Amino acid sequence: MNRLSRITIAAIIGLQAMFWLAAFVLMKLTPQVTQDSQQTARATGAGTIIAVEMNDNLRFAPTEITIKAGDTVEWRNTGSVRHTVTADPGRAPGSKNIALPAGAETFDSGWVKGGQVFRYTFSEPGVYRYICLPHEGARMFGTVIVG
Ligand SMILES: [Cu+2]
Repeated sequence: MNRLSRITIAAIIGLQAMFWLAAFVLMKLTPQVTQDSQQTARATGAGTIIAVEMNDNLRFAPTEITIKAGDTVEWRNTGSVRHTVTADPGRAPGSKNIALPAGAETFDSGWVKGGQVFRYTFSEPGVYRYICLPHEGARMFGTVIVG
């Protein structure tokens, strides 16, 4: 093999490596919802259920609610656009709209389609700030304060 063909092969391998690296980085930067919401019948214990609507205006309503430890929030998709309820910084690295109290577990609904609900029972007091993964850019985020 002469020197020119070695350089050519090295260049091709280098370009391929750069392509795959770029593809990988792009994939990591794009938030992806990989599963549907699994919840329809979660045990809710003795607490109250508080409803938050998710609508086609890309809003959680009410945006902020205050509940007691042990209460369950039920997010209801009243529109036809799919949403998520995401309080997991790992799902949206760099998001400034996700926050959890120290020691609280992260949670993520997956897709909640029109007519579906997602329930989560809060046991750890503190302030939870969460987003809708695909609509954070449209300012679809909310807050649950557990007193
Ligand atoms: Cu949304």
